[in-house]
Amino acid sequence: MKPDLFEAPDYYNLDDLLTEEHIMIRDAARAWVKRDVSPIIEQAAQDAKFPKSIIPGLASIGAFGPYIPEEYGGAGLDQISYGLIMQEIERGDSGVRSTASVQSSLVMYPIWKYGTEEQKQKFLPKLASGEFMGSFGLTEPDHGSNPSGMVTRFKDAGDHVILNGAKLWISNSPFCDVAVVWAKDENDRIHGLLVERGMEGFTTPETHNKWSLRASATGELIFQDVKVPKSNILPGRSGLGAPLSCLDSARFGIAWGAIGAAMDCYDTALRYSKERIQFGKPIAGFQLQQKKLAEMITEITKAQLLAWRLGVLREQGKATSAQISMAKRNNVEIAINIAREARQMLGGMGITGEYSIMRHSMNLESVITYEGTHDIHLLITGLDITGENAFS
Ligand code: TGC
Ligand code: FAD
Repeated sequence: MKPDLFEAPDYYNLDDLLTEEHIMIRDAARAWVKRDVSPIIEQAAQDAKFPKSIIPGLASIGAFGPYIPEEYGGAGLDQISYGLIMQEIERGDSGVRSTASVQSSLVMYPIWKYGTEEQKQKFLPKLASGEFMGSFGLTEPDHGSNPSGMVTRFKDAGDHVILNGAKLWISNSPFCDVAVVWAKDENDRIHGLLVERGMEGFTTPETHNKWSLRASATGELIFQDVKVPKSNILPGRSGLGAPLSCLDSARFGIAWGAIGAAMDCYDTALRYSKERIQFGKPIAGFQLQQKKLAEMITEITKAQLLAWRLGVLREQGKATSAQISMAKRNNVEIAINIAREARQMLGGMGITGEYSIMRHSMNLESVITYEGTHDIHLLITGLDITGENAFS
């Protein structure tokens, strides 16, 4: 792969909206990605292996629990810092950002928000340092967009419960130490359970043959009469709103992360277009190529503004789920379109692993599907503005 020469676009001087601390945190994450992710990520994707060697580095830049309080090992940062870290990581690779998103928003967040003090003390510091890795099991083979139909269930058995069922498409599952699993009790109420590796009847087979998010490990969570102590149930919230509130946090991170992937594609295409000579001049001098670049920087700038404003609202506790949904949908869509246009600008070179664009393009096919598909997010906005539920 070519050396990482990334220079971040900031067409509207958005750095002026950030604090010195934000810039310091972002720049540290950016430097870490350049040094430790860019040189190895293409090979990891080609080999379809999550590069576990980067786990300590992710912890060191605060990517595991950026906004979790320091007393639990988190970085104690604000929401914009969290977003900026996700942006920089996804500039390197969406799969690496996935690992950090799941650990932070889908594993640490529910334990922090809905766990007992004992559960927090036991899991959060180890998750923050990367000593423990976590996964989040909501999706099932027959229930993806419609998680309320889930059939994974548990039954009361005294001081423990017996869990049966299966979760599919689970990021980090093949190597997770603990899984936050959403399952129904005997009254059909959804609860979060902390299922630990080593519990009898709990297996995590890896899903192979992916053309997308190849540097992230995806798999199943299978429960066959797993005895889960009652002390591993998250007591703070039950019902579908509990996992959906975790998705709010993760979708917020994705809204920022997707900008990173888009910026990398734009920056690569801009540089290439100035160097590549055809018909006696750089292709940057042709109107059709300028149209692509001009549209890319416009969409990136709009996405940056959306993410920044959402960060402010979220920090103030005012961001609605529907606002978060809109930013996830919009920013992933612009990123996938930019990746496609940027790929074309590199001609044949664009399909090779010499450049990051094709990898981003393939990764974004997962990002536009997980955490709610593009169409599900359109329906969330539709419901919000009309009051009419078009899901079912
Ligand atoms: P609905 O009746 O609308 O809601 C059920 C209850 O939940 C409340 N609620 C929320 N609470 C918090 N945050 C949200 N975003 C919420 N959205 C809804 C709602 O108020 C209600 O509460 P209550 O007290 O009245 O019971 O539920 P529904 O069954 O109609 O479904 C709505 C729908 C389709 C929007 C939802 O199910 C959905 O978002 N589906 C998409 C599924 C999804 O996003 N799955 C993601 C799995 S995890 C993943 O993909 C990780 S990727 C890994 C990585 O990031 O790398
Ligand atoms: P389906 O729900 O079957 O949807 C198929 C199509 O139908 C989509 O286009 C959808 O938009 C459309 N559709 C569905 N319902 C409607 C409707 N009412 N109206 C209009 N169109 C509709 N899940 C986890 O729980 N944890 C994870 O860590 C995790 N990681 C993932 C990693 C990867 C790489 C991938 C690909 C997925 C991951 N997921 C995870 C699962 C992801 O959240 C689901 O794939 C996603 O929610 C969609 O579910 P589905 O694949 O079953 O598609």
